[in-house]
Amino acid sequence: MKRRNFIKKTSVTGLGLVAVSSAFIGCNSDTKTSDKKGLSSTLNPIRPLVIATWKTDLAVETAAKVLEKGGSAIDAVEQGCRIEEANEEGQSVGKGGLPDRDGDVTLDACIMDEKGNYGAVLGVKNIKHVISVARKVMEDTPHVMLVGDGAEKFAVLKGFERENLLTEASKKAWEKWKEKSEYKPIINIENHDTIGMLAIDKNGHISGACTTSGLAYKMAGRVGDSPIIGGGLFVDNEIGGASATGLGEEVLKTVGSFLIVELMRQGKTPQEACEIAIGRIVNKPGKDFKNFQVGYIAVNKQGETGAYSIHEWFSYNIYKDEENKNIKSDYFNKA
Ligand code: SD4
Repeated sequence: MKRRNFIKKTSVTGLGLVAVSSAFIGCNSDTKTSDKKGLSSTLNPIRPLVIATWKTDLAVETAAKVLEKGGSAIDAVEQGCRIEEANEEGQSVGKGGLPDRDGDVTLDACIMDEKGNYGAVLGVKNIKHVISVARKVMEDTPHVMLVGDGAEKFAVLKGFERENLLTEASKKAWEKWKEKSEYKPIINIENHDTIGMLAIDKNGHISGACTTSGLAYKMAGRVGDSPIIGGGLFVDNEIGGASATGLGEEVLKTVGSFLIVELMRQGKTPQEACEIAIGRIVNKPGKDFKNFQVGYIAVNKQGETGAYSIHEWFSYNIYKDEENKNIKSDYFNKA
C-alpha cells in the first residue's frame, strides 16, 4: 500500500500537533466575530483525517483504512466506533461497560453525517453495536432518537443480536462498588473512556459519532451528553465538528459541542474553541471542577484540530498525513 508508514503507533506527549492558543479562557472574547480565519482559507485542506477521544489507536486505524480506500466519513466513524464497542477490556463503551447502580449496562450513542442528519439511541440494554443502531435510526426512521426498550426492539427488528453486555470483570467491579455505594465520577479511566470520533473523507465531507456506556454506577435511567445532539457531538459540514468526553451533565449545561462548532463559525480555531468551551464550565461562579473531568476534541473544514480538557491526562488519537498518533491534550487545571 501507498501507506508504507500507515498507522505508526506513536505516543506523543505535550501539545504535539495542536497549536497553542492564546485564547483568554472564560471572558466574553468568544462573542467577537470579526476574525474569520476559520472560514476563509481553503488552500490545501488536510484530508483524510480522523480524530477521536482517548487512546483509541485501533479504532482510529480502522476508520483511517475506510477513508484511505476512498470510503465516506460516515462509514469511517461508524466502523471506528464499533471497534471500541466490541472491546471488552474497555469499561466505558459497549460490551464490558460498567453498569448502572442496578447492575444493568445501558448504552448511549449518536451519529451525524455531512448533510446534518442525526440519529441516536439512549439507555439501550443488551445490544453491543449501538452506534450502528443510531445510524439505522438516522437512515431508516422518521425520528432522530429512540430510547430504552423501544430502541432495543428496533435494533432486534433490524437484525442486531441481543447479548449480555455485563462481563465478569465489570460485574466484579460493580459488586465491589456496592459495598460502599458511593457515587463519585471517575476523572479519567485508564486513559480510555467514551469514544467520540470525527472524520473528514477524501471529498472533504465531515461526519462524527459518539458511543458510551455512560458514567459508571449512574442512576438507572440517567442519560449523559454522548447521545445528545450538540452535547457529546455536533457536526456542521460547512464549518467542522466537535465531540466531548467526561461528566456529561457539565457538557450538556453548556451545550459544549454545538458551542465549539459555533465558535469556529465565528472564526475561532478549533483549539481556541475547545478552550473557550472548557472556560464556560470552569468559570461558572462557585463551580468546583476539582472532581470532574471534561475533554473536547474539534476539527474544522481545513483539517485543523484542537483538544482541551479541565484536568491532565486527557488524550486523543489523530490520523493525518498517513500517521496515527496518540497525543496528550493541553488542559486547564495546572494548579
Ligand atoms: C457521560 N460523557 O455519560 C459520558 C461519559 C464519559 O468519560 O464520557 N466519560 O456523561
